[in-house]
Amino acid sequence: MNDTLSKIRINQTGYASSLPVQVAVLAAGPLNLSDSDGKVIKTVTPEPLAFDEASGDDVRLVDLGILPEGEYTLTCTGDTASATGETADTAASPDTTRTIRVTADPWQAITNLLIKGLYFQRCGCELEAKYAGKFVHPACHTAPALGWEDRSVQKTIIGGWHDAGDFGKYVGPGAVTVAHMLYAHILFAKGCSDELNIPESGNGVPDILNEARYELEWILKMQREDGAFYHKLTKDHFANFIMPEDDHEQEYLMPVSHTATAAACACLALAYRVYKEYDADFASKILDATLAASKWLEANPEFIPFVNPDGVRTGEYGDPSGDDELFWAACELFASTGDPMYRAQAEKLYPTQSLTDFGWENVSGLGTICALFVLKEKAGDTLYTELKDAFLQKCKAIGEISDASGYGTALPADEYVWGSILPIMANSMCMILYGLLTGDETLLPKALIQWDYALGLNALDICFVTGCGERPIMNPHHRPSEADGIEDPIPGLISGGPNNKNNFPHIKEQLAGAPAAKHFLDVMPSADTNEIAIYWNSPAIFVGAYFSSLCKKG
Ligand code: 9MR
Ligand code: ZN
Repeated sequence: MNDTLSKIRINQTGYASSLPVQVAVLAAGPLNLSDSDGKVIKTVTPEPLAFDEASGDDVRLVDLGILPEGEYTLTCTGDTASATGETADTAASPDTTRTIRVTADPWQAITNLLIKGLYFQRCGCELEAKYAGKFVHPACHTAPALGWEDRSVQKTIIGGWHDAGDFGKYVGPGAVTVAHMLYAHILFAKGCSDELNIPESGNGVPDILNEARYELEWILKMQREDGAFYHKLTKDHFANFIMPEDDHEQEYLMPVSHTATAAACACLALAYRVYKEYDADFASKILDATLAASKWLEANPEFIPFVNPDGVRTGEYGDPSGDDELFWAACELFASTGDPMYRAQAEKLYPTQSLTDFGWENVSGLGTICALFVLKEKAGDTLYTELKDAFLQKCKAIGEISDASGYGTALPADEYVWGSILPIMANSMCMILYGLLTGDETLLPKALIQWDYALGLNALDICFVTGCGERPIMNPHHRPSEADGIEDPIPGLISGGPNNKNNFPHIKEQLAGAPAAKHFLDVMPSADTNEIAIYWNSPAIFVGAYFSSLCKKG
């Protein structure tokens, strides 16, 4: 399968002149790095190739160090045969040579693209040519929704982002996405403050916050009068592959859930602190909503996992535990109100928290960020000192997972789940946070390799983000990308990536025998490997914003 692919895997969107240039090679022997005049400026002899379990490849990571801005050519001078001791003189051929571009700030554009990707997911408004280019469409999903359980309930709830390749809108996943963006803004504003040419651009608020607000406004509308949040607003089945404005079947407010309510509560408590600097009225509305959600959670302590009601087949986002959502909410509420009751709640929930997860299912990493970067000493011994020690240990273990991978990918071979890009980006986030907390930069190159992975340094030689890189995915499971009649997919959307844990039978059949990191098909029907989702874009935004912030001078 790899025969036609380059034996050199790179970040296809380029490299930064202030950070190590890391590549993976699948051919043994010395590597020559030439400058734009063709002069060899460096020869590197990597360690012998080694078997990588996740991909089944013989591969070696090579750190070319810091390179000044410029265009370089990297050439493998030996061939794979030399891995076994033989040597061969292979002249540069297309699969053993690759162009490496190094610039001062290569990834701001990619980070911006990923944020703008969420603009393209906007529901309930027209995407106009001046913002959307050729990817225009009229407003969608503007009809009133009915209560699923009580059909006498009728509400017009317009807005929010389509969750993924489907047109569903789900509160918990939306809250997590917004939180990744708000923390990117809080921690490394320098890497995510560009204007993005969205309708709100130029209003004095950073566009990352303008875009996040589009979802927040929708989340607020998803609150029931008693403070609980509806789990989702979807039809009872997924739409066909049509444009969103052509999807006119009835949407329903699905039952409320603990996880949606706690995740919304947490996200709103966080959003209150961020938006109060810009819009006091909006912030006060947010504060009322988060406190009402908190009251509902207190009055309804018995956790009931959400399951799709009979007859509903849209995304379930069922979650066996609500403790991580409650932990995150308690941390954010303590940060926003100062009420020690919330700290006590977070302390009680602390022992069961993984601390390093940032997905829709396990959100404990978001509580961790709040404790370590917002509350700090105010969090107290358990939530600061103890939590920090435990978190740092876990980050080191993540570094070891990266070390054990031939491509440096921080995911064990047996954990390529649906949306494997999420744990990979989450692990990058952890290693970034480790560096921020300790000042120790050992994990930084490993955090960077995960970003490189998303953009091409991987077993598939694929850039998982649409619209950038030399070999981007072209056929994501994404209704508008398929139905709009335009060859290019909507730009700025990240694919879930390889998954061999939970596959559609027809995809499993086509991929029979493929190793975990290659269990992927860039074909539209493969929602199990090649769908896009808002909460996969957002951890990549976090990582991209961090590395972009490092590339800014001063
Ligand atoms: O991201 C979800 C993944 O963790 C699950 O394994 C998968 C199957 O249940 O569902 C994913 O979420 C999908 C959601 O249910 C509906 N919208 C598209 C999401 C991305 O594939
Ligand atoms: Zn819509």
